[in-house]
Amino acid sequence: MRYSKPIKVQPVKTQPFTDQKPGTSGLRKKVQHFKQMDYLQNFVQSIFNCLPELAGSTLIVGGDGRYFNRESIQIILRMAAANRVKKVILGQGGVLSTPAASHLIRKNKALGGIILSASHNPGGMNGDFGIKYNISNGGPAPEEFTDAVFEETKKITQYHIAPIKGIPLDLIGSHTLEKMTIEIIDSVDDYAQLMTELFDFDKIKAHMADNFEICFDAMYAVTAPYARRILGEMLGATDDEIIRGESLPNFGGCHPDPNLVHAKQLVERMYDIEETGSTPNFGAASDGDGDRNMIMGDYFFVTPSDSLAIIAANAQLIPAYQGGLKGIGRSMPTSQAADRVAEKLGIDCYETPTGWKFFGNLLDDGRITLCGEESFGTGSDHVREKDGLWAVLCWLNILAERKQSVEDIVRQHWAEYGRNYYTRHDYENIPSEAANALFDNLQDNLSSLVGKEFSGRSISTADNFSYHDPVDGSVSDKQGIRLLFNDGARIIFRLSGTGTQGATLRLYFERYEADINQHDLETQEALYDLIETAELVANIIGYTEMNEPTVIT
Ligand code: G16
Repeated sequence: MRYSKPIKVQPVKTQPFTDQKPGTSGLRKKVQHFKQMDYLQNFVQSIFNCLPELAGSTLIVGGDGRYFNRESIQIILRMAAANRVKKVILGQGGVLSTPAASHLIRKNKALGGIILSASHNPGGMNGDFGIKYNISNGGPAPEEFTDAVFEETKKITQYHIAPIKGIPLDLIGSHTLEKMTIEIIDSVDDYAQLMTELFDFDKIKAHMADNFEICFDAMYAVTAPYARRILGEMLGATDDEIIRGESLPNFGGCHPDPNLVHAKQLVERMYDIEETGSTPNFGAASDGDGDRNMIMGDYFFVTPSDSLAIIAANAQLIPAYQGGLKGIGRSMPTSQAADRVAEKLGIDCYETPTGWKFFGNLLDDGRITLCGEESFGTGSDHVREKDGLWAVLCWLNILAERKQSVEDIVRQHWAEYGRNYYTRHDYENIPSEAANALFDNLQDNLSSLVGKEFSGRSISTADNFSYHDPVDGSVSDKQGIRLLFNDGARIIFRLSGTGTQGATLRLYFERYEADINQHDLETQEALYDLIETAELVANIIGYTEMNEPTVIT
């Protein structure tokens, strides 16, 4: 289709908003907040203002298909045309998973990409929406850029938008809008092709055909078409093996967060709650935008931290990583299980703040091959986002090679490296003032905590984590309060940077257990004394007025 008539673009006058500061991963707000007049436009124009090079460049655009995705894409395309972008590559229907968008940026050598998603947050009319800019390496823009965009949003007075309505988002092919080309592509093709280059599809397929049942929960989110193509059409999974396998704009009213609470159907199947007498051999779920993953075996849950360590320890079984790993990255609150693997492999392990953007420099500089976070994110240097289906394929490839159960693989890993007991407690939607007061109080008391003893272990370090990027020298302060104990145990306190309502306090607990006879404890019990210590030092019940966390993972 060609819009041949030249379009006269008049700038539209606007008023700045004061609340457009991107969080851990872009700007996330309630849909209704985004729907305010000019709210989205202001943010998008601020990106264009901060990156004049976008004029004449190629941009990847796509989102997780949640409510307000299509309307936003229409606005962004019209603004891209008015801001003289040369070419936009768009996933069909405006849909791209976050890792697929990252891959397309890299593959097409685009200047960057605009990704629409609020990730694992609920969707629908009263749910959440989000937008972020990814740079030419395919990864989320660094803080320097997001800070600049925020400054721009505070002073913006006008934006540019082409006065055209109804761009056909579903029509694959090349379209012209003003002088801009819009290339609409199949959302899955390129990503699926990339996966075949990384993994041994023949081996996985043969294994899956050999009395091996999987259950993949697409959570009615963006991964659905990717899973149906890759796990279904290419690897032979049946329709029954992919549950909640269609994409819906409101995620079926569910919370597309792959954890033990929100992936309930999957969990029930893996623990055979209905007593059918048979459980799948492997279970997994992904989130709203397809970058997170949860891994399970029959009657078994693999923590994301362990999953990273196990993928690293078995990477030589996966074709893409047979040449060895350069290093491993993990976010600070993620357990130290991966550090032990790195040590054994004789490679570096980097500790970064929470936020995938911090892995970008390490990946680009060739310092790490694999990286992961406790928040159900795992990835590698194949893209610059975490990647849910990629993690699933890692496990399937390892299982196809080792021909053992998920549980046996994890237990053998613990036997070899020791077990890092780990849990995260979230206190969601607490008043920001209460959360800040808790943090201020804890921060003020940090120095007095050093040397103090709790339940037989003493605090050797109490600080607020500061990250010095070894590649560009940038410093990111206040990335979470750490209580490090003399036996290697840790308690971390952070405020989430992805919520849209009130504040979410996250507490992370970890302790190491070398003794194989102690590897069967229930996680909360194993960490109970640390959980008690956190209450003693931070008065969580007092500040939050909540007796228990809202989510435990
Ligand atoms: C984002 C970031 C992750 C981060 C997670 C949780 O993930 O990309 O790096 O670990 O949020 O962040 P927070 O603890 O600040 O809420 P996603 O999947 O939401 O894009």
